Amino acid sequence: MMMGSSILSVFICLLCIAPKHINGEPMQLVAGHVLYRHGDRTPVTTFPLDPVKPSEWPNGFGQLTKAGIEQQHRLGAYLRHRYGMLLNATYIPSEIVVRSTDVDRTLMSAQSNVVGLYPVENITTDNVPIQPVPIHTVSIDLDFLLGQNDCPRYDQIEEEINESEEVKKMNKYYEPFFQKLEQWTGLTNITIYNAWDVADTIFVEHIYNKTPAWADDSVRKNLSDINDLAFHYLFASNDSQRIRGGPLVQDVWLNMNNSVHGKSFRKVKMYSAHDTSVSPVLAFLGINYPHQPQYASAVFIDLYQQGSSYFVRVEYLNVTDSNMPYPYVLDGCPTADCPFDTFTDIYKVRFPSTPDVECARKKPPMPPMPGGDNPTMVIILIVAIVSLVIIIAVIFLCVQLRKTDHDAPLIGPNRSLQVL
Ligand SMILES: *[C@@H]1O[C@H](CO)[C@@H](O)[C@H](O)[C@H]1NC(C)=O
Ligand SMILES: *[C@@H]1O[C@H](CO)[C@@H](O)[C@H](O)[C@H]1NC(C)=O
Ligand SMILES: *[C@@H]1O[C@H](CO)[C@@H](O)[C@H](O)[C@H]1NC(C)=O
Ligand SMILES: *[C@@H]1O[C@H](CO)[C@@H](O)[C@H](O)[C@H]1NC(C)=O
Ligand SMILES: *[C@@H]1O[C@H](CO)[C@@H](O)[C@H](O)[C@H]1NC(C)=O
Ligand SMILES: *[C@@H]1O[C@H](CO)[C@@H](O)[C@H](O)[C@H]1NC(C)=O
Ligand SMILES: *[C@@H]1O[C@H](CO)[C@@H](O)[C@H](O)[C@H]1NC(C)=O
Ligand SMILES: CC(=O)N[C@H]1CO[C@H](CO)[C@@H](O)[C@@H]1O
Repeated sequence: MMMGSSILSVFICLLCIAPKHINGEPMQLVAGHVLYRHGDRTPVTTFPLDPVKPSEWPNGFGQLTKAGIEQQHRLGAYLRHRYGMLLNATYIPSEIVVRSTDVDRTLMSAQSNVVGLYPVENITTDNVPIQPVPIHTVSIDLDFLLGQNDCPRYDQIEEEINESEEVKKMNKYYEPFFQKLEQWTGLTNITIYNAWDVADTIFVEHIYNKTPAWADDSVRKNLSDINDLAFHYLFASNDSQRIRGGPLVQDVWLNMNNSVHGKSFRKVKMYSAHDTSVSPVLAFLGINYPHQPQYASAVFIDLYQQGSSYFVRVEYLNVTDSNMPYPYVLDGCPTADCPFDTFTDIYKVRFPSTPDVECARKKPPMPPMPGGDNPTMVIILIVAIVSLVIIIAVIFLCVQLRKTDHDAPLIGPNRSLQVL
């Protein structure tokens, strides 16, 4: 059953990525870019009343599982189908570059994936039964490209979103639920943001048949709804999209720009990362429906050529182990095949600056002053107040001077008496 349907979907997919013909000329794939979330993993955290003890996850928190390895291996095999016309069956360094965040589960995901992408010719005769492929990474606190670096401005945006009316409304709506959740988990002050952790842990425990009794279907429905909405709100702002999703789209665009202009480029760029990398990239591109990206889900940003014209096609494989990516018609593009120049016009203006510039905290907005947001009114008011102070000071000084004229000298034998 499983086998049959997956072969069928590979077949369907081969049809959908086969060269397209517009005006007779074939549409050819020239460069592929894929960003995916790691595969199935253990929970990243626990909560005080969690009946599942950490020791039940022998490899520890946040680690890729056997199921996760297999999901990525299958995704790699799908990539071989998808990008087979670009990549030699043998690993060639100039063709592909693989980048991962510096986290065990994404590094292992990338490894599992490339084993699926570059299967060995003959497992019984090859001396080493895999083709090693380099996986590049940078320290997580510096990983601007994959949306994970230490970024004070981004933390500030999270606070701003937490204080927004929509999120406040949601916190209010779920307050009775959060109160129950606090009793079940032993956590305090649960809001949409920290409900994430519970939602994720319960999600994983459910997969492994370790769900606490209270986490029935309807509780888990609430938890996953909250999670989905949290992702939506987090990446609904231009700033969070640009900071967390912009760097990757910019990196992809630069590779495409090189290709379009006959410069050297990678035929495939692969990025192994997190839900918090996939969501902002989608949102930056204008795809932000409430959901948490699934394990081993993948975003494709591919460059096609037709004659002397170039097109960008964005697809999202939004279900684990599916071979059915959904193409998107980007806002401002005529069809799912978006002319490269149109794509450039839409997104280039939104590309981020350097991490130093983007991640600097912004000063909070000035508190509202009498006169509202009308800056001239504010200036007039300030001038008026300052003038008034000066006038009062001058009058006061004159009075004092007149007084000193008539009264005792400022410095003299009586001076000390006067002061006391
Ligand atoms: C592509 O791979 C084949 C073996 O699969 C090899 O013979 C050929 O030299 C490779 N092409 C390049 C350009 O290296
Ligand atoms: C792999 O190599 C073995 C030994 O030479 C051979 O019997 C087998 O047919 C090969 N398999 C494939 C798939 O080429
Ligand atoms: C989010 O806002 C709530 C109040 O609405 C506050 O209690 C909580 O501390 C805030 N959390 C963060 C992370 O800012
Ligand atoms: C889900 O949340 C809503 C809103 O707070 C609440 O009315 C409902 O009872 C919750 N469901 C469960 C099973 O707790
Ligand atoms: C985001 O920026 C675009 C133009 O750059 C603007 O039209 C839109 O209103 C902005 N959205 C938000 C939520 O600020
Ligand atoms: C895009 O490519 C053109 C042609 O090579 C080049 O002039 C331009 O600087 C490139 N743009 C960027 C931002 O690199
Ligand atoms: C995947 O995307 C398709 C097309 O947008 C949508 O119909 C479907 O509900 C999505 N699946 C999930 C699990 O989000
Ligand atoms: C920051 C905050 O709201 N803290 C509250 C968390 O909940 C406890 C009791 O549940 C309150 O005492 C704190 O004020």
